[in-house]
Order: sequence, then structure tokens, then C-alpha cells
Amino acid sequence: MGNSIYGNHINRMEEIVKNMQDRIAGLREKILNEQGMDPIEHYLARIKSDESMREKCRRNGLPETEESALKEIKDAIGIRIVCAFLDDVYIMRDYIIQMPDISVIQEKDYIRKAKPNGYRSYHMILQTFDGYYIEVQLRTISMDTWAALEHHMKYKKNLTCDTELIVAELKRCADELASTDVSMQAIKNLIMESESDENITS
Ligand code: 0O2
Repeated sequence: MGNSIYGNHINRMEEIVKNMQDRIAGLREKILNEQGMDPIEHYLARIKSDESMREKCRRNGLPETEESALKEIKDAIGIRIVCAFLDDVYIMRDYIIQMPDISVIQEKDYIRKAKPNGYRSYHMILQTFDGYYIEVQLRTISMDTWAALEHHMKYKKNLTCDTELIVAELKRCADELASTDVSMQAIKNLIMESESDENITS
């Protein structure tokens, strides 16, 4: 095995992953105490593997260097936060932008404006005070399920059936799941409203 593409940055990167995990756990507890509900279903933080990062450099026509891996490509450190409901995604986003010692470099709302293939998620690029980038993906359980299955199928290269049909069917599934997310949010809102009505009348 050759040298890591991240060179001697790897220790600091691991520290950032740990720190972000702690911050998210802290936020989760704070929101649970303040709002009485846990906005996070599950989350994971990772450093992109050496091989995936090298592959991404090649895919983007970049040399396989530390500079490309840490400065040009901004998802060497990645966090995926999976929320139960749509509103939770935006609640988490609003808390993340307030994190101390972190600046928000970019935000892409692929929920309000889904990718043409149906992919949905809220993407953020953060930067630590010492210049490391972190990609945050916020999504609902439905969006996560779709992305995982679509990712799985991307690697099934020897498809002999109609790929156009597959693309269209995947898009249809993404749109159906999105509509279910909207319905589930509406149901949750109804439950919350009836709970607060009960509190007023009792
Ligand atoms: P991996 O292996 O999951 O990390 P970028 O790809 O970051 O150079 P861009 O357009 O700025 O370019 O990023 P974008 O579109 O915000 O997407 C970055 C990441 O989002 C991807 O990282 C995927 O994890 C996820 N993603 C984006 N589009 C799709 C999609 O159509 N399907 C699925 N399943 N995931 C998607 P990587 O490095 O491509 O992949």
C-alpha cells in the first residue's frame, strides 16, 4: 500500500470527525430538550477512503495529490445526517450554520430543486477555522433509502435491459417517496396540533 493521499493531515482530519460527531450529538440533545423531539434518525461521519478519493480525483481530471484531496475536492470529510421528517432537515441546517469556529462555504438545496434523476438531499460545505472542508448531507429516511438503492444500481454495469426505462422508473420512485415525505410531515403536524389543542383545553 502506498502513502495516504491525505499525507500527514490524517490525524487532524480524524480529530475533526470526532469533534463533529460530538457537536452533532450535543445538538441532538439540545433540540430534544428544547423542542421535545429528536430530529435525527441516525448519522455517520467518515473520511473518504484513499481509493475513493483517488478515483474521484481521476473522475474530476485532477492530479492525485494532497492539494486536490483537501482543497479542490471538498468532501474528504463527510457527514450524513438522516432525519425522520422533512422539517427536521431544515431545523438541523439552521443549527449547523450557527456552529462556532465553522463557516458555511456553500449550500445546495437538492430537496426544493431535486437533481434530474430524482436525487434529493440538502448539501452543505463547511470549513473549519484551520481550513479543512466538511461536506454535510442532510436528508430524510426516504431520500436516504432511494440514494442508497440508486448508488447500488449504478455499479451494476452489465445491464442488458432498457436503461431509459430504469432511469424513468428510478425517477418515479424518487418522486413517490418525496410525496410520501410531504404526507408524513402533514400527519406529524396534525398530531402536534391536536396535542397542543389538548394542552390548551385541559
Ligand atoms: P460518494 O461516493 O457517495 O461520496 P462532487 O460530486 O462533490 O464533485 P457536486 O456536484 O458539487 O460535485 O456535488 P454534489 O452533486 O453536491 O454531490 C456530492 C455527493 O452527493 C456525491 O458524492 C454523492 O454522495 C451524493 N450524490 C449526488 N448526486 C447523487 C445521485 O444522483 N445519487 C446518489 N446516490 N448520490 C448522489 P460522490 O463523491 O459522487 O460519491
